[in-house]
Amino acid sequence: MPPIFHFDQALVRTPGASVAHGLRAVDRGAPTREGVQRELDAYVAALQVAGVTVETLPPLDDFPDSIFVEDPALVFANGAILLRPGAPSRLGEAAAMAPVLRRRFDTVLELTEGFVEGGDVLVTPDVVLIGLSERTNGEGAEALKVLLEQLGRRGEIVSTPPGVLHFKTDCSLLDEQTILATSRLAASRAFQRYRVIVTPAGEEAAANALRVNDRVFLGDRFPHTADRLTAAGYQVVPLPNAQIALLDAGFSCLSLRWKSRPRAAADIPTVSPGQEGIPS
Ligand code: CIR
Repeated sequence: MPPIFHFDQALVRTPGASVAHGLRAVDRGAPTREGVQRELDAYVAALQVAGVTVETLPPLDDFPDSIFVEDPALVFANGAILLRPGAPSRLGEAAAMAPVLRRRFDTVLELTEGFVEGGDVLVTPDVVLIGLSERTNGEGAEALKVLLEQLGRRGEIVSTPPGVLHFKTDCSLLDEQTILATSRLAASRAFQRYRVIVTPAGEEAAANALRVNDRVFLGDRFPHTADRLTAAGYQVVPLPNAQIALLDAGFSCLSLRWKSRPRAAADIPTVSPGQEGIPS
């Protein structure tokens, strides 16, 4: 199996005008649609340079936070899971994502109890960590563990520090053994099995980075974290995210990513010699 940070497919969503009204815990000003679009464009370009094919979904103006496509679903090479976002204004995003995932995946499971947002789910090689938070409750996390088992994954429930939006607001996977985390989350002992690189003081918002293939996407406002990661041997791609940060978001939330599976020989239609290119 390729490492879990190897991706060749991703979904993102174009922001609508309503993105300026996205949820934010603290009002530090509203982003503009143009500003968010610029940051998303840079992110998409970086994904493409990393070797990922990106599909851009149309805006959903009824859902101001719907550009954060990671929250209503989880995707793996062998199937997807539609989640139930705990923010009332976001619950309907899962139904909007359903046809998109059914087009892409043979197996699409659905969470039907409790609440889970994808921002609370950190996929590691051996276990899927599910952080309880204001958006993800015990009922949802237990139900998600059952669905994960159906996809051959083991879920483990952990906690998110108080006042932190999502578990992954404060952490990201850097490689199969290493997590980038804020000191407050590192102190919670969620990562006992991992090497942890802690974000420098004042750069806690850098923790929601994103490992994609051979590189790590990191906010361009975090030079000390960039130095720390570079010194540890990672190839850092600094990206602008000040507008998206006004909506309490980082880099994992902007896409759903997966590695497509080579098609089984039986799935590939046979073409007789001389018939190539003839539409059936
Ligand atoms: C929200 O509060 O739901 C959005 N404004 C931000 C969601 C960010 N999602 C994520 O980090 N997974």
